Amino acid sequence: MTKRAIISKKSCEGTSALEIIIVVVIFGVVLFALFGVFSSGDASAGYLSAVTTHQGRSRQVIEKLSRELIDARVLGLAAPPGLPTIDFQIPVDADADGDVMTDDGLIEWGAPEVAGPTLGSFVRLAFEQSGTLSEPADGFDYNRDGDQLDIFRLGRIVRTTQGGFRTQLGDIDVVVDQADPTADLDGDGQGDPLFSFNGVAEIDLRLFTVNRNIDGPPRIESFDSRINLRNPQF
Ligand SMILES: [Ca+2]
Ligand SMILES: [Ca+2]
Ligand SMILES: [Ca+2]
Repeated sequence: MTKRAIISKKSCEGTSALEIIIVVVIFGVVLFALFGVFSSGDASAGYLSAVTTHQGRSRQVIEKLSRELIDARVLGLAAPPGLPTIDFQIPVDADADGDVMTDDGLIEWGAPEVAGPTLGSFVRLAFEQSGTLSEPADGFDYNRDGDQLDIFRLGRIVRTTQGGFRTQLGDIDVVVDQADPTADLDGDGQGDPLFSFNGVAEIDLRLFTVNRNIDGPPRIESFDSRINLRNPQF
């Protein structure tokens, strides 16, 4: 073998070794990139799943509220800065004659109590506070209004009849705004009452719920519903 051939062979061996190293490095980079894609894909799928589950549970709550209220006669609402409350009656068959009308053709307004449908009784849907959601404490601008100063009231919606029959609507945390400091939930400068009634035939629901089943700060979701009341308000 000539000297030139030996040099050439050595140079080939050197190149091969270098190529192997480069290939291994590239393979490693590709694997790392793929792992990154798959793990961020898992994270996105997990995040989407958590958000979808939470939205489903929140919708169940707003649908329950809507079903409760659609037949209602509104007796009163607690206005901010009071805790959101709505009192109402629904048609009941208090005299057990198979309909919800009196002999005079009037609605038998009342509420279903443990003892049965009760004329004159009423239902209260109320926000019950269990704590606060605090921007200063969490260092996060929940309502995206450009500051970290707002404090919201955190709690659940509870249904109680006048006779004391109590049920909770869903197991989801709800936030409502607080009068002082002014804190509107979607940062548009306007208050966001849970219940509002136009005095005639429409109730607007604005439900803001807290999703904590995700990484990072809780996510606030809003759900709106307009209920066109089916019955006359007398
Ligand atoms: Ca009846
Ligand atoms: Ca804020
Ligand atoms: Ca608002």
